[in-house]
Amino acid sequence: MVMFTVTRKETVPFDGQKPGTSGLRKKVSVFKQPNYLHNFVQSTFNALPADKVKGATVVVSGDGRYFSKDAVQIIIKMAAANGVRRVWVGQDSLLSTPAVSAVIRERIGADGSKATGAFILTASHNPGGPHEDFGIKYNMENGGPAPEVITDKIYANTRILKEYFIAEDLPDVDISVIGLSSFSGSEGPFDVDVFDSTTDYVKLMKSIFDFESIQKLLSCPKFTFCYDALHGVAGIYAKRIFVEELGANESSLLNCTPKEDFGGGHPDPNLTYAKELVARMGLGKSSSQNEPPEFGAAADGDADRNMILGKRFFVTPSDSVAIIAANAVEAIPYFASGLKGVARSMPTSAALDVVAKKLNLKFFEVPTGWKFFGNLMDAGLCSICGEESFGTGSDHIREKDGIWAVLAWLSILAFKNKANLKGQKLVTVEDIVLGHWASYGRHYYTRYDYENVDAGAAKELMAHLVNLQSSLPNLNKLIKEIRSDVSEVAQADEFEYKDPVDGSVSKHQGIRYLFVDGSRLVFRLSGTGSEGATIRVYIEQYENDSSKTGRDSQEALAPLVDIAIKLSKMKEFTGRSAPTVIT
Ligand code: VG1
Ligand code: CO
Repeated sequence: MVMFTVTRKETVPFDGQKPGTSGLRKKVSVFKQPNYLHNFVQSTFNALPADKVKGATVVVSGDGRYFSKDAVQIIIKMAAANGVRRVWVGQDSLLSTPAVSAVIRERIGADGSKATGAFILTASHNPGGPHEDFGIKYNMENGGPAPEVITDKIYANTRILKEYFIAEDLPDVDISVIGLSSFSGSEGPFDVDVFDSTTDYVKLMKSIFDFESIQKLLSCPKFTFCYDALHGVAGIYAKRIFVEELGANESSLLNCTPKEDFGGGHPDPNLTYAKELVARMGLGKSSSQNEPPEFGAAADGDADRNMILGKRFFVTPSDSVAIIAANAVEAIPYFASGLKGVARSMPTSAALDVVAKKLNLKFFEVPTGWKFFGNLMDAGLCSICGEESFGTGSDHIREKDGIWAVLAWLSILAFKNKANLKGQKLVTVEDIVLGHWASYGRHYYTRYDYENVDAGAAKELMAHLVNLQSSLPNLNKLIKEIRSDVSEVAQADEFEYKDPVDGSVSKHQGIRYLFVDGSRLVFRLSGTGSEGATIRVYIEQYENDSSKTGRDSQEALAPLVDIAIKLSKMKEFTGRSAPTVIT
């Protein structure tokens, strides 16, 4: 048995270790500074109740981005020194964010142990590599991101930290090989358990969906399929699930080998960054000559996001969650006994609200970031939820889930085509979306992102927008001067959320302009960037007249976009005449 000793190291605090929407994300060069990661990890251990550290089981893994392998070894040594009993690591330190959540909730170790939390090593959709981003976040025993009480405590600790503990003489563990490594310290035994990254997650998916009916759909010659993992961790799950379990052709997988730098790309599944898939699906300017597949999907680096595409057709994420909710009970066995409720983040379109109303479901609107859904789910109030930012999920775990969303869509397609697989024409993704608009109306929706703008300028712009809210008559006068063809603002405020379960209040969660006709403009600063500021502008308009639901969304939203840009003085404050990304 290899023995290790605990060393106490002196350190000084770093500025700016404040977890954002989803953990701490910085350039790799920042994380590589001596003690930078160590400080954050020790601050996290210090923020947790003692029994979630001493003698506990902690998961460490992530999307495999550059610096993960070094970070895993550091965290293992610090866990040992802080009295953690065992660390669970996915093989090669790979676990998607949803798989981490599943492992915390479902996995039982050979000795009967259960995990009480996890360090997830990812910066999600941000690029990776020596000059790009690394990130770390902590998830709790329910499998969900640490709530604000914990992240606030972590941040407070980072500002006063004087020391950390590490087992420097613990040898590096070979994380490429499945198996148990046992060590012994002054406080007793310490194990590192390297396990298969996909088994627990695949088992969970099989308990939720009817794999047989999806397999029938995928083996139907008329149904063609394509999945792009953008070189993120989703690739290993895609191979296991779509190819090995469901029989899809290996050639339907694009970029499914995880890479430390995501092949140099931006692992963000949207129409701008998922270029190859977008072209294959017959969308965008450089679309290929071949007949596009019937169904296409993509994931982000850590596989919690999804983009759903039909042949030459884009499904807005806000519509996607509404459509999944509307069809879940019929098409997905896990929901057969009904939905407990549904929820969306504030900037997400109100398409889900209309479904909730029609189906008489409990409905919640929460701030951006998955951590707010967890409380609702733990209290049994919510089954399905989603965000406009390509995040969809359910209470099977406490994270959004990219592969789950694809399986949900495949289930709906399989259900709609059950009696039709040998017929003339399959019900398509587009048919499903058009059918949904016909019964529920359509929420035209777009998001403009202005990435990496000057942080001071972004703050001033937001302050200006808050100022404008002080007088509705003046605001409406201003709006009429910009465009006379839009309705009036009925309410303008900053979104504030009171958690219905624990009563905690989150303020300043986005600036809203709510129009009389149901249109909305929302402005937020991103909490996931690693440099400068990113301004997000969310633009939405409801159309209930079925003769008007077929328009191009940019064209339909042009008047509101005009107002958003002029009202915010975007160009004056930021110098930008166009957004970086439009989704
Ligand atoms: C963005 C999205 C938000 C999402 C978050 C984490 O946050 O807008 O909806 O929950 O990313 O997603 P922000 O603060 O940059 O707007 V992921 O896939 O980075 O874990
Ligand atoms: Co992600």
